[in-house]
Amino acid sequence: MQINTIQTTPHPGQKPGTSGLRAKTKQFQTPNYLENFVQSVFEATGGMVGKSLTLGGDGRFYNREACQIILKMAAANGAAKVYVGQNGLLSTPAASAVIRELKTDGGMILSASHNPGGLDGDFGIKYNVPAGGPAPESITGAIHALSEKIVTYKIIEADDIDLTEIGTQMLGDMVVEVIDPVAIYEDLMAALFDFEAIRALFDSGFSMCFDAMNAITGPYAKRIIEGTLGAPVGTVVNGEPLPDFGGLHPDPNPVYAKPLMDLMMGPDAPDLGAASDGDGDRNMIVGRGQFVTPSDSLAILAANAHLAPGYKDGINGIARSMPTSRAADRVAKKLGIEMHETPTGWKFFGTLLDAGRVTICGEESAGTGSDHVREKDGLWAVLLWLNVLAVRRCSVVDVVHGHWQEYGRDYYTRHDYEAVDKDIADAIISGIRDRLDKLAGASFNGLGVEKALDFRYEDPIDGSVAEHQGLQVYFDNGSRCVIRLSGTGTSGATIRVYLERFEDDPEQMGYDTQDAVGPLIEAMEELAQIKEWTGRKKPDVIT
Ligand code: G16
Repeated sequence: MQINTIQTTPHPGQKPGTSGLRAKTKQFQTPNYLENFVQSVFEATGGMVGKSLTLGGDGRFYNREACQIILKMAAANGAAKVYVGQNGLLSTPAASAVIRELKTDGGMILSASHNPGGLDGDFGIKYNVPAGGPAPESITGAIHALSEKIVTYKIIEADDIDLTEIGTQMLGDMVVEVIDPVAIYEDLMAALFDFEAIRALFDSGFSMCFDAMNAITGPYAKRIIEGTLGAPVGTVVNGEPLPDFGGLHPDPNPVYAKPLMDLMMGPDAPDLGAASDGDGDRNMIVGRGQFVTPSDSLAILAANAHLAPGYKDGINGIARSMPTSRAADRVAKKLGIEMHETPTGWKFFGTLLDAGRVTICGEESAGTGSDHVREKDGLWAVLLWLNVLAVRRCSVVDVVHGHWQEYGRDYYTRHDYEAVDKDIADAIISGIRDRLDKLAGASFNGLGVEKALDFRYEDPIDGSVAEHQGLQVYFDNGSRCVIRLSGTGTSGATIRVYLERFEDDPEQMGYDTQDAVGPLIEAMEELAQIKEWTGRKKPDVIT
């Protein structure tokens, strides 16, 4: 085996963001860009000698080439074995399940998640730790530091591995096992959910549309929902993973999953609509004529989880990212269990899950999951909804409205301003941050500010601290606004404004969300003046 040590120079800025390193595909294709990062990961995690790795991605453009490069680099760095999904495919939650089940020394996931793919789209890579979750900031910081001073990387000279056939091959001295990307994941789902009850639900004529958005969840949803659970063929649409997602933006929200939304709001709507994103960790749930906000979905799933066999003894606790609505907090209170508020980024749930302090986690950005893996899991959320509906035998609307009657309704929306000039975005945030101490007592659009905070998180398990995780403005009528910059975009800056209003008067729960939070939108604009700064008349995306 010929190991080559290649001279290289740093590509500045290889700093993993909210979830791994994301950049334009063309940037990933520039000489040594991927290689530098991979070598930095290997070294930041103590080297690869004798270790095993899980490898796979969401099938986007450059996925296969990147797999071959990483395999050859792992072999050159002395790895003993790499498990790689057939054709280089693994959804993010399935990769987490494989890392945990096969006890590999971590994994590499190739994805830019919900960002568009293709030659002109985005690519990404993420390192997950042996527990199966995204690397914490201590490791991503070390990776970044090494990438800033890298001078060489190692790669073997060898032909590409055949990733199309399941089985074992050698790459130099390293074993490569090509695995079925679905099997381990499906077994895990079968252990958590009452597949018999869900099969009976479909047998009774229950109808569903699952939009896989031409992304990775297609093969998983087809095999599990149409295969094992017996839903009619055609239940899963856009079920073939395509390198450019068919030109779609694989983000399951009402804007980018518009055909599904139109179906669900129309006269021929099936009982349940669902969608998942590029790498399969996000989900969208829609009932007939009823979109379920991710924050509500988290609260509803937490309140009903005991209906599924995997959670029949109850849940230990719930965690949500800070900008996620506080609907789940009321469920935790009623159940008498722990509730945690963490910064945006699934990686912040890892310590709580590992310590058994929480069972279910969720985020406003369409992510929900549990302690079965260490990633959010789109299909898991859909299967839990199916399990709940199979037991309760009522409509999604009944479940949602019943939940509101019991716990109150959190009107919730997120307004995104995308590809904003970075300096302007920074000026907007620092402009508010500088005034934060003086905001309590002030009023905007007639709404009084109760308190305003720059979110700081101290991890209750390992004591690590994350500062400046978003600005929170609490109003004295119980409403809240949060503003922060996205950590996943690849063009300029994305400003996210999160708006929520709690309502416990049953007579006041039927409004359109944008109308219900209208005064809050005005208040936030008066405070942040985003339109003035950016020259935009409205947000680019409202979810
Ligand atoms: C990632 C993270 C999530 C986060 C989301 C949005 O999701 O894993 O925890 O909520 O990005 O982050 P931001 O607001 O910083 O853009 P994914 O699905 O992209 O991996």
